[in-house]
This record gives sequence, structure tokens and C-alpha cells, in this order.
Amino acid sequence: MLESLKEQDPEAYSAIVNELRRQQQTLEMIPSENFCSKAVLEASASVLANKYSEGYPKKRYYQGNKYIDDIELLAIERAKRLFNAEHANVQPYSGSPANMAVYVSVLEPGDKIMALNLAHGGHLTHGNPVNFSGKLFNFVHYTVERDTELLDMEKIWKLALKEKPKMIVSGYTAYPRLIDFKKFHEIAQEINAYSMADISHIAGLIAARVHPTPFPFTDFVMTTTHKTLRGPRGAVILCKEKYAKQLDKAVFPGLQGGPHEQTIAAKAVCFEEAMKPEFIEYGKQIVKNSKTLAETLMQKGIKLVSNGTDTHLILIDLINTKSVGKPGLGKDYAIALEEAGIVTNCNTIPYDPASPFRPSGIRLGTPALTSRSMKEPEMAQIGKWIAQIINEVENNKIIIEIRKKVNELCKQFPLYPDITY
Ligand code: DSN
Repeated sequence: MLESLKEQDPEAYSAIVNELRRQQQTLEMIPSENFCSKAVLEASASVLANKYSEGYPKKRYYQGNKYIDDIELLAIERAKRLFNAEHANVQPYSGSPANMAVYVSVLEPGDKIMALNLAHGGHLTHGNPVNFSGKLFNFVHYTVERDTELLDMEKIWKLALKEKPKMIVSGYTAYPRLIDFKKFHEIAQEINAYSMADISHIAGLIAARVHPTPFPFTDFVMTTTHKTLRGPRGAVILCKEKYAKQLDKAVFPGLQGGPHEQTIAAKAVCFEEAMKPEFIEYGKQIVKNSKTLAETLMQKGIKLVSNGTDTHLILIDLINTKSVGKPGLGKDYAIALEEAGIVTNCNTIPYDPASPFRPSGIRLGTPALTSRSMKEPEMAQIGKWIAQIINEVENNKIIIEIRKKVNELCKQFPLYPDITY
């Protein structure tokens, strides 16, 4: 594999090999990351990358798109079937442009949108002032509660009645609990607003039926395809048929040019994989693993936001973890964990007094380890290692010892063993 690349461009080849080794030899615990199948990788790297196909199936601006149409229609049909959706647009390059497409499809610049604050688990494209969303639209933000760190649907309802936004966004990047999509849609209906769910983090859990679904009632649903869904890096938008034309126009020609058909092919492959019975087992195992990890961490004195998880995701609160007890140390602890081969990311926690550049939390999750077939016993072991590092962060000997054990564990659960480059 990669023989031509190796011969022609040893520098690029060597960087790719190094990254493969890093993925194989560390515990990947960033909750938005995953390992897709070899079939998805193959489709992503296929000759479809050579083709321009601006437009939509059967309505292209370039000739030669017969087989491209076949693959895009396949992806659309599978996306609709997987999620029980009326319409699918599989062309979005990624989550941010996909959210932009949803907003501009039915809203005007300056319109009011309601979403969760980024610091409480929302996303940059949910109205952060430095992002296009916050610059173009008038966002009002709801929050999680200070004491429970949960969403209070009664308060969200009251805020919606007061603010009367034209769209309400649900779906988050750092919220470890279940989301009541039905309630969000009912609130939106009551004020004649559009409901929009960004399910990027939990799409795989929804497909596996271990998280409540926003379908078929939510007006617009956006998901990236590379997180729990375990597909290629990209996105898809699903919506009710009555918004299909506006949405398609917003994606192309509104925001994008030629679609990345190699990625669309890989999306088609991943949607099919996610409809298999094994995927239900995969989704269940992600949550079982996450709960075991959360329990282990809490038993070892680590404070978790909302005191646990219902999903793939865990947020460690270092301020209220006794052995740390200070704000702004998320990055330092994430670096210490990485030295031990445990890859996570620092993250703000609700009501974080520290800056987003030096936040007080660590975000981690189980989708990638579950793809490596790890189960509860491994999670309990990894949880003990994480707690040990956090509780004794100055002890370099412990970090070195854990690094060796992580190596051993990685060997027991090989990743891409038959990729030979
Ligand atoms: N960067 C993604 C995440 O890690 O959650 C969101 O876009």
C-alpha cells in the first residue's frame, strides 16, 4: 500500500506512516474522533476525487457524471433510510459550512437564533461572536444550570417565549447527557420558529438507537459523518421535504462549488455500515464503556460535569477535583495525559472562570476505543490510569509506567493491523 507515494514523495509518505503509528500506539479518547473502516478509507481515496460535479444528480453543470450520480443518489437514499428523514443533502464539506447552509436557507442576516452558549457545550457555529454565525445572525444563548449542569427545558421554553427567535438550535459538543429533541421542537412550534438539531457528536448513537432521535419531526438536522457515525470527514444535512429546495440551493450554488464525490462515496459506505445490526451493538458498547469510565473516574475522586454521562462523552471538572482544585489547568493535564499515551482535549466547563485558551476541563470519550473492540474491563483500567495521572500529575515515574502499559494495551487491540504502510 502507498508504494507510489513512498517512491515519489518519501517526506509525505513518512508523515502519513508516523500518524498511523501514533494512532496505533495511543489511546484515542477525543470524543469527536473515531477510526473508520478500511472500506470507508478506500472510498475516500478513490478516483472519484478527480471529478467535478457541480449541481445535483441528473442536473450537473459538467459532462461525465453518470457514475458520480449513481454514488450520490446511493448516499442520499441511504442517509434518508438510516435516519428516517424526508430529504438529504450529502454535499456539505464539513459541519461549519453545513450549519451555515441551514441558517441561510430559511433565515436572513440579522435574524434571531437561539442556541446553547459555547462555554456550556455549544459550538462555534452556534453564534460565537468570532464566527460567521455570531457575526451574521443575532444569537441569544441559553445555558446549563449552575447547580445541576443540565439543561432546564422549562427555562429554555421561557427564554424562547421572551426572545421569539426564528430558529432554535439543539445539539452540542460538550454536553454529556441526553437531549430532549421532541421538547425543543415543540417549543419551536409554539413560537413559529424552525427547529434545528446539530447531532454531529451523537449521530452514531441515534443511528444505534441509544439516544432519542430528532427524526422525523425536527425541521433541519445536521451531522458531521466522522464522529460516532464512524464515516469520512464530512457532513450531511437532513430536512423535511418542504425545505428541500431552499436547502439544496443554500448548499449549492449558495455556499459551495464542486462536491467532494470521493467523500460522498465514503459517506454512502458508512451509512450502510450504520444500518447493520453490529452497529447497534457498537452504539450500545460506546455508552456502556463511557459509563464504566465515568464511574471509575468518580470513584477515584475525579469530578465530572453533571456527575456522569449518558452518552459517549465525559467532561472532567478539574476545579472541583480535590487533587487539582484550581482553574485554568485543562491544557496542562491534557499534556500530561498525552505523555502517557492517552489523547484527550482541554475544554471549558460550564461557568468556567478561566479563559477558553486555558480552560478548566478535560473532554474525553469512548467512540474510538470502542471501535478498537475495547470493553468495560479496559475502560476501568484506563479510568484508573487517568485518575492516577490527574491525582499525581507531578510524578513523572507514574506517567512513564503508564505509557508502557498503554503500549501493551494498544498491542492487544490492534488498529488497522492489515494496513501495511
Ligand atoms: N471540533 C469538533 C469537536 O471536537 O467537537 C466540533 O466541531
